[in-house]
Amino acid sequence: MSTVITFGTFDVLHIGHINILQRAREYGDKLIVGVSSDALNFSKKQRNPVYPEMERKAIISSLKFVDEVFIEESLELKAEYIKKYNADVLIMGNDWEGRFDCYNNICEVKYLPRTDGISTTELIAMIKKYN
Ligand code: C2G
Repeated sequence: MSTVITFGTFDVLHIGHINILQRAREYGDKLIVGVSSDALNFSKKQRNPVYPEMERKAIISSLKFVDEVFIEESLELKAEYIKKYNADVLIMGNDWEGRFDCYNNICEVKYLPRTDGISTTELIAMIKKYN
């Protein structure tokens, strides 16, 4: 039984998020997702997410290829989360290429290609134009 772990904000869920989660699940038997807390997201992107953390967690938990979800409180706690959930593989989109190679000693680290042409930031900008 092998376990895959991945992390992300997953705000305003879109097809890029679905694609990466679905592909991540194919690398193991179980998929664990760390959803960034509102505070972590603010520190990364200097804005609050559209959906609060408990809603983002509930949305990701409802996906059929996701087995367990927790709130990721800090980028620096990755090693702790990997060990806690006994993850064999860490998967991230290739916008993070190389950034998590330091965890290679505790699990396999893989970066999958991002889905082109869509992002939460672009969606927010597009929705704003309608107002
Ligand atoms: N993603 C993708 N294609 C897109 C948009 C996003 O494959 N068009 C992937 C990202 O590469 C990431 C995941 O979807 O692996 C979640 O993306 P975000 O919600 O933007 O997450 P991010 O803010 O990058 O948080 O600890 C790591 C961070 O928490 C990652």
